[in-house]
Amino acid sequence: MVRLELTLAIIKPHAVKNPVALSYIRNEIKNKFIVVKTKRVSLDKETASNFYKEHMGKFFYNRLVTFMCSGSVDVHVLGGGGAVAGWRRALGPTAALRAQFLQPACLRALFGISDTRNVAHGSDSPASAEREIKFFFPEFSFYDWHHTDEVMFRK
Ligand code: YYY
Ligand code: MG
Repeated sequence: MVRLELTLAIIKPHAVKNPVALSYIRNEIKNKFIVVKTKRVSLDKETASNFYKEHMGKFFYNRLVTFMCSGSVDVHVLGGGGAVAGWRRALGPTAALRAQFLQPACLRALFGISDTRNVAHGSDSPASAEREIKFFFPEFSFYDWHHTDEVMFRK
């Protein structure tokens, strides 16, 4: 049985600015997941640094934070069976060039521009997803969602 999960997706600034990419990504999301929550935000440096703090000290950290503050991002809570792995599969490998080589139809292969401008973020585990969802939606109730979800999926 596939485990029902939630994951956090953040559509990065370059993809939000590109209407073709954005509508393709939204379609993919709608086809594969339930969109549980969504909001468009402009991250400030403090918020982006905090969200990505696990990468603090890595060579790409500053450019990642700067990029994430360069325009609006769309933050989505996605739900579904195996949503964490499913969204990461839809994204493909982190680096756009690698993605083009290994998984040509994935979102990062189609719309990624570089290692940093790689279309979207996806939580890497259910535990990360819970932490990241709380980061952007502090009022979100996992209990309520799972309860509702159970009812929705029973049929
Ligand atoms: O989870 P994922 O996004 O696939 O990659 P991470 O290794 O967690 O890195 C987070 C984020 O950092 C990545 O999406 C882009 C950026 N980054 C980068 O700019 N350059 C790298 N060489 C590696 C990652
Ligand atoms: Mg990651």
